[in-house]
Amino acid sequence: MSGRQRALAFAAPPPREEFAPGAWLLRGFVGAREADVLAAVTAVVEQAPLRTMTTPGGKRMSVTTTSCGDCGWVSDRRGYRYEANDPATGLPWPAIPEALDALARDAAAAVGQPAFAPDACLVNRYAVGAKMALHQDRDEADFAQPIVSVSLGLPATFQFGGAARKGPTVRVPLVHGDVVVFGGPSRLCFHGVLPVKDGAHPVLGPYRVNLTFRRAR
Ligand code: MD3
Ligand code: FE
Repeated sequence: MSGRQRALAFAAPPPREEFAPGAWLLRGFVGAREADVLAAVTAVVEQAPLRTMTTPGGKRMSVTTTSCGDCGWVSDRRGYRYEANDPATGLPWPAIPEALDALARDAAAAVGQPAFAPDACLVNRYAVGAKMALHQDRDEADFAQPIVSVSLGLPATFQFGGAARKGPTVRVPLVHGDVVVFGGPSRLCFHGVLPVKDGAHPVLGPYRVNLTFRRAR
């Protein structure tokens, strides 16, 4: 065995699993970037506070939400949409911090999507018991662009279905540091998050935080 081969044998490639066509799970992809990623999320939340959104049907979502990027995802009685300014402050959303932008681009590139350039990053914070019902993400302009999801804090069970609300779903456990890239046929699949179970993460405490990077416009 050459030195190079020995090095490859010890440096396992980052685990990649395609759990549905076009849906790639990158376990632990955050890795050594953890501290920079958490600092970036803290900075975003300081500038654009987490808030409870209301669905067009008038229900309060159980997650609290904010955004960074050229536009941010907003929901109220008037509908779901992306807006350039944070309605809570009237200010432009904070820019996507470099550490987060690099993480999302590197994850997309790792599964063969090197052109991904996010312009919106949605931050969802789940307290214990918070959940997200099965839904599709259809508010973006170009469904050929993937979505990159980063899980932090408490673990959760992600539910992933097909093109119709009914039908079988697979359950994928997601833990701190996992990244999922949803492209190709998975992009318009129904998905959701089961209620987050009680627990305490060493850094984030009793919360799960999910970042979703999108090309909205
Ligand atoms: C599959 N968030 O914000 S991330 C959402 O964990 C959302 O907070 C969940 O669904 C969360 O819209 C799930 C995984 C995810 C995000 C967007 C997708 C999966 C997706 C869009 C298309 C297909
Ligand atoms: Fe979604």
